[in-house]
Amino acid sequence: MKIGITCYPTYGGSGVVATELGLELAARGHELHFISYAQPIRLTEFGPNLHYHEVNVSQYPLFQYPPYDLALATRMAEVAEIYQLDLLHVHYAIPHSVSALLAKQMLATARNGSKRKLPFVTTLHGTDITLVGLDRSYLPITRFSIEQSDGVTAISKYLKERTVREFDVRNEIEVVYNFVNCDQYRRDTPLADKRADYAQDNERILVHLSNFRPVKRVLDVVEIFDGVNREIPSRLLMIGDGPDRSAAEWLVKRKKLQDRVFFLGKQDNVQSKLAVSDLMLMPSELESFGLAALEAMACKVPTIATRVGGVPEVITHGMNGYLAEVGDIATMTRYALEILRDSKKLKELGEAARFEAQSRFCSTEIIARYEAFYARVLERSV
Ligand code: GMT
Repeated sequence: MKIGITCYPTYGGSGVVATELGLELAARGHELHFISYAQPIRLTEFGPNLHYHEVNVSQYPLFQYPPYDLALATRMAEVAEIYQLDLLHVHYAIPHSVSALLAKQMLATARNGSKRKLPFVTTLHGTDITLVGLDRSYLPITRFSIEQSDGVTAISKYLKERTVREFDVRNEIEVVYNFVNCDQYRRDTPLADKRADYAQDNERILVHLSNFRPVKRVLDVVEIFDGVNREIPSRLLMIGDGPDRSAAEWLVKRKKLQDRVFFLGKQDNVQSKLAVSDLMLMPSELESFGLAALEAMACKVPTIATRVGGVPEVITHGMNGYLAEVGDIATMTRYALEILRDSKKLKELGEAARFEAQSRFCSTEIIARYEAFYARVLERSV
């Protein structure tokens, strides 16, 4: 198949999923065309069937708000026509599904006699529904573009149910869970950093991975780490960047933890850090899935997370990680200490986490589900 993928190219779960999906599909022989305003963060290599098309948005004094969604629609239609795309797959509803709808309509009414069908699939990731889509100014157009999509997927049951309940959309939404490449994400990856780069032999390594937006509650990460470190000498790897990074850095300084906490910024090969970590902290206000936890689980790193959104679909409390209520720092610290004090328990949880990742969320299985979904969409739109 020839597939166009549009996503936010910046640091965020939806862009990561979209890019990894494109790379996996290309490896299976499909021709992939990424269409976005910048090269997606994990798109670091190109092969004969991997292409990237940049969307240029013209600046003009009249445009206080340059119309990216229109430039994107135009580029989608161009790329679809020039490279004969079979379908578009957009990640994150706003504004990508609206642009895809416009591109589809443009091609259906092409003037040069080269009309073509361009079905599009929209994948809902989370804040496109839970935050942005529920803003009254975005709700009607988000609902419209979801309903106009030729196929809709959501990354968890929670997100599907919430979309149906709050948007009252009428078309079928298929749950296709996020995935991880279990060959690349594993404890014994040759890419792994050296533990000694971060910690001494008697120390534990905790890790957090996110885009440091308020919803991630990175200050809770620091508080939990502080509680742990008082009892068990530890280090904390903070991977990613975003609006709350400086608040976290100040808190680390106030607590005199600078030599214990490493702010590593945005990283391409997160598996190299996950593979030397002992415990992941994900105390988010909300997660529709929690891809960071899944990536850690594949590397035998259990997660302490909050019992929110789709997280309980990924982590089973007490089996392959621990769940607590949002903001309950004391309980999350207690769980962390319980696990880190007991090497046998830590190992068992890590093994169980890997098992869960491998048996339910491996790319081999999930990519095949996307392929089958595309095939059904194409069949319906002949
Ligand atoms: O919150 C983020 O990390 C960014 C956001 C996005 O859309 O880029 O993530 C959402 O999509 C991820 C990938 O599907 C999910 O793993 C995250 O749980 C989800 N974030 C939220 O629901 C807050």
